[in-house]
Amino acid sequence: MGVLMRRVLIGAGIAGLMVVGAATAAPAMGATPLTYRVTIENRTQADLTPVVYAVHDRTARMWRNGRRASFGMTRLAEDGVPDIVRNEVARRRGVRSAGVANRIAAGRSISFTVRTTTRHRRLSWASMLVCTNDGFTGQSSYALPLKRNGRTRFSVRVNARAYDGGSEVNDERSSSVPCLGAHGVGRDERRVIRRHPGISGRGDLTVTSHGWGQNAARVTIRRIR
Ligand SMILES: [Ca+2]
Repeated sequence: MGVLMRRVLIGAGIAGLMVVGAATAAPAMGATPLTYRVTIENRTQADLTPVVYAVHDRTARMWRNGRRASFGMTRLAEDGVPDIVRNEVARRRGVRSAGVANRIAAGRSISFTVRTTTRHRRLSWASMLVCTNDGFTGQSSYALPLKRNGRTRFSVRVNARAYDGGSEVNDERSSSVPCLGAHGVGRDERRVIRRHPGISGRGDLTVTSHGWGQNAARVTIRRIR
């Protein structure tokens, strides 16, 4: 964990209500406005850092399983830093808007509203698992449904797994894991994003206290417009 992470944790800890912001473009001609309420429940035993999200078309990506993480994604996955990846993704072609929502305490939920159109109907988000080296949870290019059982007001529930950002070795040591008060930066690994193998207990973390089940988060997406 670097200095930035401590700032993020301290800021989130004091306020607990980081300002939620998203830059949004005007609707394109012929595109129908859509609004969704996204609720993310933290299913792990530790904090999830402020959630970075984007709505975009099918050509754009924030992160992708099997690919190298962008610089911003590595900073999010290692240290919970939200702004770099938010700014990165906001500039990408095919992205309608990108924003940052609150952190999520263990066992708790947060909600945020996403306004988009039928032209940009994919949702991506990511949030670091603080008791990991570079673990995060999220969804990549999830297709927001328009209808369910013929209804346009509905909600769907999906699970989000944990991923390894591929940039820091999972040594699970207190010197590199933020929830243990890390003050240093862990050893680099040069790998792609992949499913997180889970806590092994090889370092200072324990499976009992810091592990999680099959999913790190549960997401409820409700269409409200
Ligand atoms: Ca790793």
